[in-house]
Amino acid sequence: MTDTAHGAQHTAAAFRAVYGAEPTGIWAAPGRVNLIGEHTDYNDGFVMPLALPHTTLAAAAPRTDGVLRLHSAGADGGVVELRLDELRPPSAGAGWAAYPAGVAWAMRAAGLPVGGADLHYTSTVPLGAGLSSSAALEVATALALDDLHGLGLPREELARLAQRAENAFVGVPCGIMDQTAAACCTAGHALFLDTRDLTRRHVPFDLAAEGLCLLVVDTRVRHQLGDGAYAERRAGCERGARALGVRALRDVPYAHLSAALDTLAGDPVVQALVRHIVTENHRVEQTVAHLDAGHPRAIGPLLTAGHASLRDDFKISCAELDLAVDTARAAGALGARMTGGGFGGSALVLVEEDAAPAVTEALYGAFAAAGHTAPRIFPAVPGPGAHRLAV
Ligand code: GAF
Repeated sequence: MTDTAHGAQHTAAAFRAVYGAEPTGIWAAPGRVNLIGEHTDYNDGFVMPLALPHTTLAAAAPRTDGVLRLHSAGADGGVVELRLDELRPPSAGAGWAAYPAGVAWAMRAAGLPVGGADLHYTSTVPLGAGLSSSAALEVATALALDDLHGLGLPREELARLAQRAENAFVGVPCGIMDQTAAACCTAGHALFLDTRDLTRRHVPFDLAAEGLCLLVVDTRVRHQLGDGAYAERRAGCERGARALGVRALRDVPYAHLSAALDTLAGDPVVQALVRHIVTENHRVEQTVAHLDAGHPRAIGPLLTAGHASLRDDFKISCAELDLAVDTARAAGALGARMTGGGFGGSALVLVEEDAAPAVTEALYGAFAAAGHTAPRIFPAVPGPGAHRLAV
């Protein structure tokens, strides 16, 4: 039996144990790792995530009494029971259940005929590792509710509803990348996404066929998007766009960067944020061009340049992420960078397949020598986006 089939059976059995009834179905949504395009999504820019094989599964069945019951194998506290007509944003202090409750709220607030449901979740997406466990939870819920109610919403609409849940209900001002990755990625591809209008292209990303490997290095430093630093960066970018007279920083062409930086000379903090966003959008476009041309090794230096920009201009790296990137490069990686929101979480490393064991050893050694918790290191092979599983 495959891991997925086993996970589905296990999740269905747990649903039966919790609710004493059969689930109508099981829905899956993956975590993601972002290859390049960091903090560009709330600037209407470009991103390039790929879905991880790590997934959140939701077993669900409808109810007719307007009650939402939520249970997670990974959380203490038993079943959370909420009345749909009493859900109001913001959800102050509802913990993990705010994410799925927020999705139900967002769907109803959009006028969709969503009624009560019982849901049970299991997940293999590491929490707080910058690998988008929240979006996996939201999108698994959105797809389950969509299917249970026969809505047939387009994938980008599910992503938008999930983002609205997180922004308005949970209170985290995230962009749209993670939810779109969970909803729209496809196996074997990276998702080249324009976050302004969600137009997207699935770019083949079969590194093994090229003798390459993408390692994810979870530093085990846990990050929280809701702690203010993310919102601060976002507000700084918006200040930059206003000062430059553009709708969003996406509208500053790379060729106009130095003129834009001159305009912002009086505000060095915003100037550095703008430099990151404009150069990062350019790096995404260069990455896509290299992949389209069949030159995946050429993206290595772009990854490393992206890290320097996040560390020095956006100022969202940390000692463990810098150590991961520097160690991997010194051990022969083609490129490396932090990925996700920052302040902890994960780094990714592009490496020749036959050099991966040496780079991995170097990373464990460097973390041990620095007295850090051992990282968790695994190869990222692009998996499917959200889907329904056979029970
Ligand atoms: C987090 C956010 F949720 C995303 O929207 C994105 O901004 C990312 O940080 C940084 O690229 O994952």
